Amino acid sequence: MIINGNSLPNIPWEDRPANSDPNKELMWRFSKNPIIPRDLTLRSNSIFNSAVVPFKGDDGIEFAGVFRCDDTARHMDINAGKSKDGINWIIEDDPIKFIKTDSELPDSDYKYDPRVIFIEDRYYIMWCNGYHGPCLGLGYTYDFKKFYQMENAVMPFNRNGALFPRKIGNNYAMYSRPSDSGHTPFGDIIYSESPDLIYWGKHRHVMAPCGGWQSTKIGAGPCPIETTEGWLVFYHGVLTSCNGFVYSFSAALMDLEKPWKVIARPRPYIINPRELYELAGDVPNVTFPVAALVDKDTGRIAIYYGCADTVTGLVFGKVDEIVNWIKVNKI
Ligand code: BMA
Repeated sequence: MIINGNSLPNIPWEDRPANSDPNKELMWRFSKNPIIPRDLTLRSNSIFNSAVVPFKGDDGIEFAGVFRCDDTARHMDINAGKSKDGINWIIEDDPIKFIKTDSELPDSDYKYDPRVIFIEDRYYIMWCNGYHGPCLGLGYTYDFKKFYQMENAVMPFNRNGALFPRKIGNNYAMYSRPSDSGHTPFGDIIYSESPDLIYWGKHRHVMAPCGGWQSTKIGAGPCPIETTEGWLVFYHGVLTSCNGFVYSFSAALMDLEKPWKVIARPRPYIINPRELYELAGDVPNVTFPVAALVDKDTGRIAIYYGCADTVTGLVFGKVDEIVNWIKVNKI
């Protein structure tokens, strides 16, 4: 079912608990959530909306990541981290200092919500970059020690950039979410292509908000996962309640060679804020998926998601069950 994925026998995992009804709960939370506390680094106010990938360590395949760490001055930045098991993390106290690939590249006012994906020979990082408002920053690393910053992929205002793990036709591809300079009361997912990861075009509309938990705006979460049934795309959706925004998430299937075409999209969410650490925090009522690990052999999937803009949690599921659920519940 998973195409082009890797074997990841040590994917963070916990079986579905006995009291979890598969007909009510497609994915289940890790019993030790949240896995990353808000104050793990010296100066962090909160660590959430963060990206994790398998990465070769001293003892075989381990894990590396780029973490959104807001500091106690409430400055938003991204820090590198390492883990042997994907659950217990060592995160650098200082933000990543990117080496500019062009001396004229402007400094970032802030960085947040990174996505990381391995393409061809390196790990690319795309994040929401402060440059006259939020836009999409892009960089890469080979080793999670030295990081290189490239040109911004998209002009302001834009957020939620997620690169595809392979070229579509001859071009690199991404989803993004054009926005405004504030908290954005709208937002659709847009697809774009680039021959060189610098110049972007062929912009195609993918999905719009469609009521209920996804009635205000939607945005891509983890980088798309290739399956025999299409690209599996987790995305967040926002509802505007009388108490403000509520962030939940679900998943859809997209055409493999024309990823702007939706094959199936259900109405229900998969995860919404209901645990205390999702309901209470710096921004209450937020479950925000940003990274997914998958094991090709077992079809296990582990999603890292930000909880209430404060801490990081894990949810587990099986790719075949999720894909079938999407197809059965298709609008
Ligand atoms: C969005 C982004 C996310 C955040 C969410 C909820 O606009 O800023 O980083 O998780 O709002 O506050």
